[in-house]
Amino acid sequence: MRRRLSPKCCVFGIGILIILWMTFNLARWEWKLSPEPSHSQRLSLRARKSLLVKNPRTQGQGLQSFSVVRHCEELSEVFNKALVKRYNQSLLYSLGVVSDPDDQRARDEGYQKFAFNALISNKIGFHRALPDTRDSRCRDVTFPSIHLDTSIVICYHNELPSALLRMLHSILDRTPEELIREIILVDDSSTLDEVSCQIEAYVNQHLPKVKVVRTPERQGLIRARVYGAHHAKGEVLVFLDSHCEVNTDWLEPLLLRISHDPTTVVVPVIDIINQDTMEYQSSPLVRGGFNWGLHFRWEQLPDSDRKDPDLGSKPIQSPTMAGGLFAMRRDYFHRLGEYDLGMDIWGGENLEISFRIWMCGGRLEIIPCSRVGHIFRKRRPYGNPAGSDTLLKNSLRVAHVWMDEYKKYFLNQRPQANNVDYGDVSDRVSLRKRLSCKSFQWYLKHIYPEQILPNDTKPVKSDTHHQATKAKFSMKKTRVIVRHGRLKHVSTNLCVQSEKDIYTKKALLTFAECDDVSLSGQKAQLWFETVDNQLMLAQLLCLDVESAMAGKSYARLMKCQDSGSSQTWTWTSKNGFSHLYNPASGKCLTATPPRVGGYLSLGLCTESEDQHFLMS
Ligand code: UD2
Ligand code: MN
Repeated sequence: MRRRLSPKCCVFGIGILIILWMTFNLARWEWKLSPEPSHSQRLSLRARKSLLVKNPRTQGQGLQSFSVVRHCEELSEVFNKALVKRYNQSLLYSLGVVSDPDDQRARDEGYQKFAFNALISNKIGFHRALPDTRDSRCRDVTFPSIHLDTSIVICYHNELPSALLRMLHSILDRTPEELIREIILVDDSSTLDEVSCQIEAYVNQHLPKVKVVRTPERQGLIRARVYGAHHAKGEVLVFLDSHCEVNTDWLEPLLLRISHDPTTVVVPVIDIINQDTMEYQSSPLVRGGFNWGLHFRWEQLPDSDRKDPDLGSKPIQSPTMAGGLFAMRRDYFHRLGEYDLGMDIWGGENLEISFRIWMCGGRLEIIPCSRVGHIFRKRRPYGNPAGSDTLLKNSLRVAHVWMDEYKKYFLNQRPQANNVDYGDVSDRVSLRKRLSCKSFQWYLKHIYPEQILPNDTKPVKSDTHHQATKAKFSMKKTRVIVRHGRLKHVSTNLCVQSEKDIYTKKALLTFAECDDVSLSGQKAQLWFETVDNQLMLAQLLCLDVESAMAGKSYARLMKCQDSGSSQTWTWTSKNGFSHLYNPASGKCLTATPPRVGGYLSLGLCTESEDQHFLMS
């Protein structure tokens, strides 16, 4: 007799069939039914497979992290402490020389992916000495023992490995070991293959204090920081951007201040690492403010701070922070409401946390004895998956939660904001109530009395002695002229002048027969060289490069900048040839061709006559 199938058995069989069907479909989706996967499919499959491998180091700690085990070019460095170099300006300039098309390709690719000079960053390696930019009074301090440890949280999306690894070594080399509990790298779903792979492989092999966690999908820097903070165990959280280098004794003064007051949030002075040359430059002492479009801005210190004899070594109260680099107690970070998780990708969170700190009972200070360099980039090299303006959306959230009746000023300044969906802010409004935070009016009156309301010429608090803040903090330098004369192409004896006139910005440069400079009023060919190696035509516009990136680039006249090496030109002499080298592009000024009406472009530095110039 045939046995009849029991209902249980049927259900089991159907279950198996469903599982098989789902598995088949999943595989079909993975491979898009292509018989032979393409190169990029192979890579992405490997990436996905590798994401399934748990990182043994972080297992068991509740960390949702994955190790990328793909094979990638391994980064390593022979390190000898005694040989750590100080890369001064001329050494960095020489590292930046583009000597052949391979250099050019590497350089262009670096700018495109990371928005700074990867060629130089890679050549510097993972260690370098930095100039000590602190006030001399900071150097004499001996720190009492500090009983706080830190978790340093660094989020990145597609960071250049050499920049991030140099940053990690700068931290490990310049911080007492007992102050660092851990460094948490949050890989915010980097999409460049080599980034995750190289960083993780190096860290796993060489840096036991560093943990890598990876967000399950792109979060943006705000949620990625919270994700990192949730993995942290140290008493203090230190947040840093992924392209910094810390300077001598950077952490101790921050911790000391926090140990005296647990609700003070502290910020180091952010020194500048030049994006084109990687030069480390000291920043002036300034503080954070904002304009009514809710853009962060640097501002001059109020008179009371500037006149303080201890300026330079004493904490400075700041209405806002730039956002990327700060330290606060971990319990305070959580109690104060972490960050607004409704904010996307980039922007606005720095003003939000600044307002929240002040309005809800804390303090925000800049600590001048703590110095950290940061690569300031002209553009952000990454996009936003949704394509929207995240700064605008995030700022709207700030305005609706924190700015009370003052939000109208923001909405007037940014009328586009009226059509933007900023999501639900009710959680943040409840947080503000729960923490019994003060009003925005209180903040303006007591913390930022220098702020001017739109259409008003007076600061909020009119009886202040402080100077009204300027729209933009300007670090205007006076330009010191070291010599002047005609810029001549040697073999043809032709002079360089604008193709238009001395006033027209963006004009190209061209050759002409030399004028007689001695005739009064002849300035069309008169160049002035400044102490900062800028070349000004008629003391008006500066010799600049139209683009430091791909392809052929031409010299142009642009408005003179206060900093920025695309307007820097250094004379270098080799075998009797004097060239004009432009460190921002790694190239030399070239006559194309050297005849009347010919243009000036940038070319690989050679000993050709086309690059032989002098000033006379
Ligand atoms: C400044 C801050 C930055 C942040 C921002 C406003 C400094 C020095 N920097 O802009 O920290 O407050 O203003 O939001 O004050 N990142 C991710 N995921 C993303 C996008 C970025 O992890 O989706 C990382 C990125 O790799 C970097 C950090 O977040 O390490 C900050 O981004 P940035 O360097 O582009 O921001 P920055 O310096 O222009
Ligand atoms: Mn940054």
